[in-house]
Amino acid sequence: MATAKQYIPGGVNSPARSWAAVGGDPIFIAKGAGSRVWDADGNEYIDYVCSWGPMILGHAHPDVIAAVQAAAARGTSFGAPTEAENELAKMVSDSFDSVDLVRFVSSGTEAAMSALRLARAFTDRDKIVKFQGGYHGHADALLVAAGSGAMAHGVPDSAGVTASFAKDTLIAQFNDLDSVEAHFAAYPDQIACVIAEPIAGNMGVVPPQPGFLEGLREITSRYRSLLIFDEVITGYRVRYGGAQHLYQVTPDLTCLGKIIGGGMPVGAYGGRREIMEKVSPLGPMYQAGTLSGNPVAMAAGTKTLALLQTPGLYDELESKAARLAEGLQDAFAEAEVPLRVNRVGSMMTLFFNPGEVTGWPSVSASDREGFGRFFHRMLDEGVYLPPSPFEAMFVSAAHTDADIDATVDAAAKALR
Ligand code: HOZ
Repeated sequence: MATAKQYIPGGVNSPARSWAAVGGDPIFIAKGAGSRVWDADGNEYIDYVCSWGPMILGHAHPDVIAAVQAAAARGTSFGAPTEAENELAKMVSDSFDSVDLVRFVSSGTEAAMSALRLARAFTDRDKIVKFQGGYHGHADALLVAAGSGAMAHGVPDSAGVTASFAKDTLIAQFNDLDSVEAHFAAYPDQIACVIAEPIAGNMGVVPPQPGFLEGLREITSRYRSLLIFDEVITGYRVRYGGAQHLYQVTPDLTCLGKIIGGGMPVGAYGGRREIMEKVSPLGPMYQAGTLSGNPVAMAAGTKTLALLQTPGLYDELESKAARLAEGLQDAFAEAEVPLRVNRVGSMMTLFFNPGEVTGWPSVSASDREGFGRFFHRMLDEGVYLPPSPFEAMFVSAAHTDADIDATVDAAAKALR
């Protein structure tokens, strides 16, 4: 870590990795296979970070690695169209009714930033609504009251974001439609879009309450504003497709990333044809990237989505994740430590909180220190959890029932 700190700010290339939220220095990962990672000292861990979501098939899946190797051998970047892009674009469009056209970029940040610009271009309006604790990458307008690393580090509003950037970002409360209505009542003709993670994942997992997403759809339609679902985490995670299928609410634009790159850097935004036709070169909204639609990333994503269509895969993820959540809940009850597990499919968060966690106010009432102590004890027991009380942990198709049971046993020991 000393060398890392000498050359890289804080020794990390993304702050959530620094363990600032749990204390101590991060482990350096040397390799991964299936449900496991090994650190540079050779210690083995059952991994629930799963690269913060992309590794839904587990680490180094042989078929994905073979696809990456074959693509890389043909050349790693051309800056020109390739058939690999068509293939993944078709898969994405086929799996989302809301997506006629999709544009690939290189990260979730770029996807959200571009979707926002597009919403503004399409509606000719400036303001946006986002939710407190919602995180959509680090574009200036979205780094206001943000979750994920920004929240865990106590800087939900980043330095360097000018007041003029932030002034058009209106903050509402997740699962609170009145707070959204209030903004539209104040600015009926000025709000370009509402951007939401349909299942909040970056203040920890907070599912939408019944009627919340439907309400967002109704309000945005009533005011001729766009609804953007940031499905960078939930896309292909909660089922094949995304949370919009689970809850049957159709957004105007969808942001994707993580799983659709199969572990390679990727992002995407897509939506209805009439909106996406505003994107250059068809329309006036400019957005570009040398590595956009990178052939190696496209190959990893295409293979991953193909494997995710294996019959029964999402049912198995559901039953393993349920087994884990129930086992942990029981271990905490036995130890008389308050725990609230919020889970949708194979994404969940362990909130050190005695009550229901439904949005920012209840999220932020959770016991951060208690989580930090538990995190380190679990590490000692060979389980690698996300190093923050406000992130999602993920179960992959590679996790076995034996892994799950070992994790529950580790928790019982960690709580003693
Ligand atoms: N913002 C990511 C989690 N929600 C963290 C990315 C990383 O540190 O790799």
